[in-house]
Amino acid sequence: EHKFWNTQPVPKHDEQITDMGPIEPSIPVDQVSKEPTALPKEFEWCELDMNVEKDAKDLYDLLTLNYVEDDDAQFRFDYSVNFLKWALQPPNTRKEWLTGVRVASNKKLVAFISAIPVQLRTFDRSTLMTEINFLNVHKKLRSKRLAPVMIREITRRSHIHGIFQAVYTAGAVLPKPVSTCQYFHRSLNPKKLVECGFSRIPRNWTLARMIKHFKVPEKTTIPGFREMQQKDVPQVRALVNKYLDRFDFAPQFETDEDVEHWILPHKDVVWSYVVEDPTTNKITDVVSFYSLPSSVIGNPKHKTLNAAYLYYYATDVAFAGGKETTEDGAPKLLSKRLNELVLDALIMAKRFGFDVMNGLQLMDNGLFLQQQKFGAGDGFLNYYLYNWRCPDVEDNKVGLVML
Ligand code: NHW
Ligand code: EN5
Repeated sequence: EHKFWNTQPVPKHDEQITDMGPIEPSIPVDQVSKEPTALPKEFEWCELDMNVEKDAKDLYDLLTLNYVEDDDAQFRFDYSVNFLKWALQPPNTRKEWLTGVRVASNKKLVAFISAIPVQLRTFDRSTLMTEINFLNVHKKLRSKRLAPVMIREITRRSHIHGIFQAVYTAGAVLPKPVSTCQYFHRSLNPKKLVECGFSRIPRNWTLARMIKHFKVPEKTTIPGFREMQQKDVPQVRALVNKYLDRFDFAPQFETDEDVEHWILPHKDVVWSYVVEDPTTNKITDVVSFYSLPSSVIGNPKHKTLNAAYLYYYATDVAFAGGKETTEDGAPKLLSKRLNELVLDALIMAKRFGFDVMNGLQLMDNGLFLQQQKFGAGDGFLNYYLYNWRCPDVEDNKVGLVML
């Protein structure tokens, strides 16, 4: 069991953690190996440059045919080229962190793993880490222990830059999740979702009833709700960072450039809206979602499911001090505001042609998921830390949204 993970600085499955800090010490950077991890000789390492169209296309082709599927292999993530360019080129990225493996003879890209920098706070400690994502091995090369080689190599490339901790998420259960969050789904196009096998018509319901149930208003409801603009970046940064302080496991947006990159609208990739108070011109709220379609596997009628994923949001109502709660203990004002904000996001997502809004049970999502007609999915996302001991985090204390 776990021949690879047993050798790595991660907690064992049965370990209960009560303190925080590195599992093994950092290595002086000049002692980090300069030699790439050994690969079987038919393969070679490469770097992908997302500004080179051929590289971007090679990565897109690998992922679109081989990346994450649901448990029943009905859907596979289909991150767009523009999405990948955005996700993999944030501020302070290092070119060696987009690590590929090609077949030496024909240069076909057959495996990939990425790292980007993230300032992550766990409880009261903030650490510069790498965020690992898009680990993928071509279907024909599975179970040959190539994944551990990819992970060792990205670890070395992180160490070279003096970073000895990492954060990553996976559907797979590995040693050992810091937190586990369930996926939730809000139908926007019930007919198509049923035709795709993504959702079912409930017993004793008709499709017509279902369509009516999931209908959203045409126009947004909050006065002052508008698309986020460049000029909003400093205020949004302050608002989001303050909101994220409420959680025990959250990124910190350290510069305006971070917020400009991660939260400002990005054509066909990220949609972000703010609420501007008409009297003070202050930004009081922000809500965003990103586009991540899935290929519908082997469906005669539909090729693609257009899914939007709920991303970062924040509201200053959280700091207003209104301590009044509902019967179940939820803070009333915050609940009310988040329901309004997410409804307006659903309205925008519907308008842009999304079939479903997906989200996770994390942050304050528990305050609106039910009321906004999200239903529990069959997927779970596990959050992991590499070389960082950290007590378990409840799902509603997770503030990091990974792509
Ligand atoms: S999670 C998405 C991962 N990708 C996919 O699911 C795509 C489809 N699947 C594949 O491409 C988001 C392959 O099945 C993969 C495994 C490549 C997943 N994370 O090569 P072998 C991320 O990208 C372990 C970590 O034979 P394979 C996060 C497995 O437990 N480990 O398997 C990535 C076993 O080890 P064990 C995973 O099926 C985080 C070993 O791999 C894993 O051909 C990476 C088997 O290898 C997963 N998702 O390829 C860690 N899935 O000990 C970053 C399987 O149990 C750590 N395994 O024997 C931090 C690094 C940086 C540190 C910096 C200081
Ligand atoms: C790291 N960045 O399992 C990426 N998706 O629920 C790794 N289910 O779409 C992440 N199986 O429940 C990997 N429909 C983890 C996610 C892998 C993908 C995955 C799940 C999440 C999913 C759908 C389709 C299930 C198809 C059969 C699902 C039900 C929706 C229904 C809508 C109406 C109200 C009730 C629920």
